[in-house]
Amino acid sequence: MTVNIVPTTPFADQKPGTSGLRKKTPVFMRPHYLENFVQAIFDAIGGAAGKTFVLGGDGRYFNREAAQVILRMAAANGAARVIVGQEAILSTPAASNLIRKFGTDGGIILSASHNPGGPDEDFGVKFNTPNGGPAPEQVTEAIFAATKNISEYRVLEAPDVDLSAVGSVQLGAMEIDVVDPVADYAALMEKLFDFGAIRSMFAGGFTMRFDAMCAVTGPYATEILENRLGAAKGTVVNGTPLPDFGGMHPDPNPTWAKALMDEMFGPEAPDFGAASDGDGDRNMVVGRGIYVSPSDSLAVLAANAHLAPGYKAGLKGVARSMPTSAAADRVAEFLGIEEFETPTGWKFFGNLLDAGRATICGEESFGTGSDHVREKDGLWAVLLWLNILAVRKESVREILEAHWRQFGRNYYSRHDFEAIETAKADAMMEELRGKLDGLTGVAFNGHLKVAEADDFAYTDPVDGSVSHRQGVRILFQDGSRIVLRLSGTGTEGATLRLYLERYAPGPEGLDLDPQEALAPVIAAAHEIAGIERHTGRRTPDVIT
Ligand code: VG1
Ligand code: CO
Repeated sequence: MTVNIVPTTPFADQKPGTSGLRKKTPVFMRPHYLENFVQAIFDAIGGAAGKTFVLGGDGRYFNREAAQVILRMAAANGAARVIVGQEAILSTPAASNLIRKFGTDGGIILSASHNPGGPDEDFGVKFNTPNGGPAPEQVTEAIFAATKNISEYRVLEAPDVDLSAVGSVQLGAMEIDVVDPVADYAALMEKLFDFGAIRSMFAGGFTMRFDAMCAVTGPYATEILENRLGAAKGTVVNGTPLPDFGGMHPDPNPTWAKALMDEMFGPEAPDFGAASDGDGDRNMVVGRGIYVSPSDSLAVLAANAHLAPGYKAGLKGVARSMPTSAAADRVAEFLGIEEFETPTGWKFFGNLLDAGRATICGEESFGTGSDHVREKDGLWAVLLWLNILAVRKESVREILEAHWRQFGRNYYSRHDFEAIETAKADAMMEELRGKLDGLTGVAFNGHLKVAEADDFAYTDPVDGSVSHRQGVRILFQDGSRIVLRLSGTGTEGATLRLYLERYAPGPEGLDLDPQEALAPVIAAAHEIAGIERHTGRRTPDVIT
């Protein structure tokens, strides 16, 4: 078979964001666009020769075609072996698991995660390193540098590989192992959780709804929840992955998983509800008539993880992203373990997990996970909740309310303002950064007095690398907090994320509506940042 060396010129916009390179699908389908980025990945890691990679994606539009191109390019670049999910499907946590299990040189994941998919929606490519985690900043910087220098890429002239059946195929000199996307992942879950206890709970009449949102977790959830744990048939809805996610926005939050929310707050609500995103790394958890905010979920999981076999020895530490509420910090303090505050994005947890300093990590954006892989993991979080429910034999509401009584409640909400003109969003953030020094001591709404304001910078405690400009923080004397940052996963204009937090120690005032509890903080945020003056927006597009 011939290796074609194709001359090309750089695209200026191939800088990876919070989680890989994400663009509108037609952008990725432009001649050379995908090829340039993939060649840049290989170039940035010292070539692909003799290496083994994992490959798979969330099944969105262009997933199959992109996988075939990447296989031909891996072969042309001398890779020894690629482990690929059947039909080029792998959830992000399942891919992370395979990278680790087979000791590979990394993997390429095709996904734009929680962004919609389809011919006019989003596509993405992400490189994960041999630890199974998203490439850290040094690596994504090297990839970006390679995209700016590229002059040619290598691709094998060959027909498409048949990925429809499990087994081994050759592509030129490269071996391709087509694997069942679910099997290894399900086996890992069986090791971590007490499947017997969860099975007894379902056998005893416990009911659940899992909304796979027509995205990648359908086959995983059906196999694990219905087939192995005995949840009733039909527990998993929207369980068939579709290239356009059935027109849905595969983002598991109260806005986009509205059908699930309606059911959980309706008269026929099951005991437990959950949803996952496009690539299976996010989770939303809902009890009967009660929503669990992701920050609270992280705290509850950290406080109760020892009830599951995989964590019975206790946790080494807990890590959360900076915008995530401090609820998990209180649990870490109670447990007497280390607590870490990292920038947004799972790549920042990798070193802490590798060094054995954190066991459980989480983000306010519906991401929770542990040291079992190096990605956040939606089904893992759902199974840990199920394991806790099976052991404690209490409802989600009882567990959450008991948690607040013990630790106090961190009222929390995120307001997203989407598709803002980039120049306006940038101007707002610049003005805000410029006035941070003058904010200390200033009072808003009469009583909210600023204790400290800064632009978050993070020094990785393991390798000492420093990341600047990770989000503006305004901390008030009463423990309330405002965080503002611009999204790094969008593909259109800018998205402003406004994170709001207020702590109530209890025992009184633990059962307010979060938006009401946060009203003074919300008002202060608008006043300080001038959101409406800069963007013309007062009301957020999505509230979580
Ligand atoms: C968002 C979330 C962040 C998450 C990232 C990837 O990033 O805020 O917490 O790690 O998405 O999640 P940003 O830059 O848009 O705020 V996923 O499930 O889309 O890979
Ligand atoms: Co995701």
